[in-house]
Amino acid sequence: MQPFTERNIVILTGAGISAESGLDTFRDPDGIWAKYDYRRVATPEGFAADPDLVHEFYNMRRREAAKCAPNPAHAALARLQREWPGGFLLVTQNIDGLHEGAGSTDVLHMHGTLSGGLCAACGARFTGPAEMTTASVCPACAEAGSVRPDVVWFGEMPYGMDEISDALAMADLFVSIGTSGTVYPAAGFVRLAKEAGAWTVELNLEASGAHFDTIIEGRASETVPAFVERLLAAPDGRL
Ligand code: BJW
Repeated sequence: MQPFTERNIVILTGAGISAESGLDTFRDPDGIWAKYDYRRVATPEGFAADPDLVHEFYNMRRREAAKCAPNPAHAALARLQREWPGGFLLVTQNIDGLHEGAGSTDVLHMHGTLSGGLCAACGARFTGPAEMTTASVCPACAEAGSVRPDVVWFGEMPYGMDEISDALAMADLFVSIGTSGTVYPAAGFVRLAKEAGAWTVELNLEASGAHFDTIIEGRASETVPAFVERLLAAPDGRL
């Protein structure tokens, strides 16, 4: 995180920012949860019941993500981070690496990463293999059978909550991009930012229904570059 010394921005991204790169969202009509039961593939209980199924789901997601490239929305946020004079924190719920692919650094992946492995035996987090199986071995403790994707499933604590809370408490501007605002705690960030006195902005294909001060509807590949252009041209202006 860059130091929060001048005008401070916190940005939250969700699956919608990667949709135009070719990755499915979760809750759109043709989204991931229309094809897979989240209880079977995105809960600790689902993994305990059928680890092969869960590994195959994330192996498939890794293969899909490897075929995708960042789009102009990812590039615009990387530019904003480079050129913004104040504090800046990019929090993503996405587990793809498209922000980093566009040049963003210090991205806070609150729901983990597709590239990561987590050992249920010793707690080590490491760069995992492209294809993970129940035979995968933890590089830290050499235990086999305890490696899982380093992603945050329902009922688990997201990563970086202290850093996010601190940043929201000092935020002057909170921008939510391409997220339905269905999943907590991320869905509660807009309220925390408002309580801290921040101006709140939503960029989404369609408004989520949450209370933002400014709502800009449209495709992220168009709205985000235009928004970043305006922000950099008038960093102190209300949007
Ligand atoms: C475009 C676009 C384009 C399309 N341009 N836009 C009752 C009340 C409150 C909480 C709970 C509750 N019951 C249970 C809970 C807790 C639960 C929760 O929130 N459940 C809700 C469903 C009710 N949350 C948890 O369990 C979390 N942990 C937790 O709460 O721990 C305790 C805690 C408490 C307090 C503080 C701290 C901790 C963990 C949640 C883990 C979520 N995991 C997943 C899957 C793992 C990762 C993976 O496999 O990828 O994360 S679920 C899935 O949803 C994934 C996403 O990151 C997450 C959010 O989805 P997202 O990004 O919003 O996608 P969509 O599809 O919903 O929306 C896409 C949007 O883009 C749409 O609006 C489109 O319109 C738009 N769009 N194309 C712009 N081109």
